[in-house]
Amino acid sequence: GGRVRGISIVKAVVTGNTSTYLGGKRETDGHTHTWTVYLKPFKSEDMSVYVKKVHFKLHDSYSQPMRIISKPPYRVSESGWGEFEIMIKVFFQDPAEKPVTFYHLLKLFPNETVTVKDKTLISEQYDEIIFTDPTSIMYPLLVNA
Ligand code: SLL
Repeated sequence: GGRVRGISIVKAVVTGNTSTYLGGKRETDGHTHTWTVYLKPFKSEDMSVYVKKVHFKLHDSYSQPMRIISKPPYRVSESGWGEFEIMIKVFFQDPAEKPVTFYHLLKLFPNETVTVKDKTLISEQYDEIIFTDPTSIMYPLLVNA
């Protein structure tokens, strides 16, 4: 047990989504877009060294709104018709390290905050996970990821 006191380790991450317009309303379910929401490292690294799992909490209109991803890539692909906020909760390999929660606004429709490349919309947000006084179990995992 115990903690490594007096240090902070910063992990740069990106939360985001891509989406693609289906070209109209799908007959069967009225969905207009496919999309993928994700959490990824800002610079390539194996996050599973220190991340145990990631919860993606979708809008309640989805039949199974809680999606649990236990290995990279941390992402969920779906289809739908509307934009909503997705809760992304990151759990760490040492349960003594408190989970960190991000909120990502799922974007389907182009506006000035998103980029469009080859008909795929991309909405990304840079963020950081800051481990202050990491646990003795987490410290080597954070340094070695
Ligand atoms: C809106 N406040 O009204 C938002 C809610 C919810 C989008 C959007 C569900 C798809 C399905 C879906 O796209 N929900 O499960 O059939 O715009």
